[in-house]
Amino acid sequence: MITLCGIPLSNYYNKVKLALLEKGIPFDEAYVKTHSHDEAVLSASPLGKVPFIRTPQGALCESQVINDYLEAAYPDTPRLMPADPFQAAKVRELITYVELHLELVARELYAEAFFGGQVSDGTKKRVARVLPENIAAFRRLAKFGPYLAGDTFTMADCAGWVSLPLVAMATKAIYGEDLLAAGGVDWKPYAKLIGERPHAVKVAADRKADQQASLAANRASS
Ligand SMILES: N[C@@H](CCC(=O)N[C@@H](CS)C(=O)NCC(=O)O)C(=O)O
Repeated sequence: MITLCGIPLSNYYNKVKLALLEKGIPFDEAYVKTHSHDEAVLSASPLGKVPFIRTPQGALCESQVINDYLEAAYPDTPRLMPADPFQAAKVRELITYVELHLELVARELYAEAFFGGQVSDGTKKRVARVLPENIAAFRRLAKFGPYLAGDTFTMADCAGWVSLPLVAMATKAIYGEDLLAAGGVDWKPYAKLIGERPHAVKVAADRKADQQASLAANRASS
């Protein structure tokens, strides 16, 4: 049995969780916070990032490594990667654009956008310069037909559904404008389409429940 470790608030955790659910792979979940110094966590995820999984063969970290493993290890479950190597590479290309060129850039804003912290003006300026260029590039690749890679739900949608809204919300919070929408990426109907899938409904409900539990715990301790 696979154990998915991390927190339901994490987009990368939810990307793997959605893939597990869509593929119908049995798994359980273990609540593991980020920035752990616990040796049991660091031996599985040396940077202390979530998600990671525990399998009978050992642990694996990095969400796309995990999703690629799931696709290879469970070939008899619904495919989330095209069988054709070139088309599969096109899906990975999209995932790289979503995560490396959009999410990871926007992530620099999250401390202030979502967590009550502060981000320097220099960072805000750099993100404001880089992100629109990357969004324009992403637009050239993304099909939204209606799925990110075309007419079929793939691993690119597991990544896109959890990360595109964060890019939009973070930029809206910091710049007063959703840079994704401003760049011509009509992400809302797409997020709705994926969000209506029964497994995505579960992922979102679990995230909301976890958020509410954290808020209640914070209130109780203050
Ligand atoms: N490239 C990693 C990114 C995972 C990641 O950044 N996870 C966040 C939570 S959404 C985290 O663990 N942050 C804590 C940290 O960066 O130390 C993956 O795809 O799994």
